Amino acid sequence: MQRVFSGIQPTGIPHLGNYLGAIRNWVTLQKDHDCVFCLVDLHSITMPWDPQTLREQTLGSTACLLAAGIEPTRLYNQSAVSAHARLGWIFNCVSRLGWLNRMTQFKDKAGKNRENHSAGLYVYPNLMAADILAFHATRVPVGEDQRQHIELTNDIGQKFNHDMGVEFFPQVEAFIPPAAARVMSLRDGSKKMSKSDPSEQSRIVLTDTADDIALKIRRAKTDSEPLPSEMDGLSERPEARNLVSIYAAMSDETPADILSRFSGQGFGPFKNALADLLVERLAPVASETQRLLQDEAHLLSVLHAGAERANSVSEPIVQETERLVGFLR
Ligand code: AQP
Repeated sequence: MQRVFSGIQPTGIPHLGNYLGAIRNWVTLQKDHDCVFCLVDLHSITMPWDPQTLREQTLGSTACLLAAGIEPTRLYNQSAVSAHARLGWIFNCVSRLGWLNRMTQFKDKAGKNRENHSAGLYVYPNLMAADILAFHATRVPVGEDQRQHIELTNDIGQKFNHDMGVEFFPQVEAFIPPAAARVMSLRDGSKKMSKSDPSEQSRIVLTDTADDIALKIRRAKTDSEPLPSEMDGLSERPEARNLVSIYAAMSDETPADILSRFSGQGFGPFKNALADLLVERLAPVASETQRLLQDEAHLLSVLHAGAERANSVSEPIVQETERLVGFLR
């Protein structure tokens, strides 16, 4: 059975982009793959953080993922399994500065003020490669924004194999869902929907109430033109294209199906229908999340059991890596 690894940062409550780009696919994949799902808390301290908020968000994200249908035994937090940090360090020494310099996510997150960012943000992709390869996972469900990091994972794995003269790390394949691979902000169609966007109106989160969802969709930025009959007509209208893509992904239809229903109309009826659809699909996740959050001890025990399982899989792989590197035990 193919092994799948995927992670999400506990930097906030997961949003619609995380849901359509990752979580929903995880729920499907776990039916016929050996899945490992991780709250990547080591990654989440690559940007400034507050310890108490990190604790709360790790528990909140755990509750959301369980409520969305992730099986409890597959879930843990990264810092509880030492394989990640140990292999991450080895990969810091395998990866090349030239490779990291090409990573667009670092450039996006660091912006112009690169000198003031943590070294961790710069080597983030090496740790991500370690996350995946510590499990010898071969499939990684991610959003389009992570494709470059998966290519880097293969570069690191292949260089390690070449340098050590072994075929140890497998080739990894990004699994990018065709629909809504990149969900954009509700306020700006040129920016991806993100947990760290200061505007709460820019994203729908998995704990939003029905009223929150309806309001955010009603306020979502659009334009004054009616909806066209084909997607080509939305090429210069990123906000409208984003909403149509969200509708299609959420209803398991094509954007063409959605446009055939709403073409020629303004955004009023379309937004009402989209809000209804989102409420129908997401409100049960929100109420189950709230229920799970009442029992912190249960959430901690889920993470603990998940970490034990993840440790039993990754430890032999990382010990063998350390032996190949030449570390004595
Ligand atoms: N907008 C998005 N559309 C589609 N997929 C997305 N993902 C994230 N944003 C979108 C996918 O969700 C998974 C987990 O992402 P993450 O939380 O580990 O990191 P991120 O990509 O940095 O997400 P955010 O929301 O933008 O977090 P912050 O603001 O903290 O940096 C990944 O598979 C990602 O592709």
